[in-house]
Amino acid sequence: MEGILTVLPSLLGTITIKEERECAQSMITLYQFEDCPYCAMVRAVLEDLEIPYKKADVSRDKSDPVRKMLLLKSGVGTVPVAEINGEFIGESAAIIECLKKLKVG
Ligand SMILES: N[C@@H](CCC(=O)N[C@@H](CS)C(=O)NCC(=O)O)C(=O)O
Repeated sequence: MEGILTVLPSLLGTITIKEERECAQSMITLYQFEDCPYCAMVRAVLEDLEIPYKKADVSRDKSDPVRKMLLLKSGVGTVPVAEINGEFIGESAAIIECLKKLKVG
């Protein structure tokens, strides 16, 4: 009994730490054109800060369903748009500001 009571708190401690790490791990998708200079700035910051992310190359056709979805969700009609933990953020400067806060927080 004494053994279980000694081990249990340390087990719970392990579980809590794991959950905190999972929450801290952001899911980021960068909607972009590979040759867009604003997208390149955002990629450079992601890489400098060593933040894992997925790239999604979007169509140049603004009537494409993904472009329409980005406009609807971010409010901007340009790329880059970053989806950060489910939130869509447009404008490279705003994305970079958000990434820097993520890394600090
Ligand atoms: N102020 C925006 C400018 C972004 C921008 O002009 N992106 C261009 C590509 S480099 C764009 O999406 N243009 C609209 C289009 O090509 O459909 C930012 O900093 O994110």
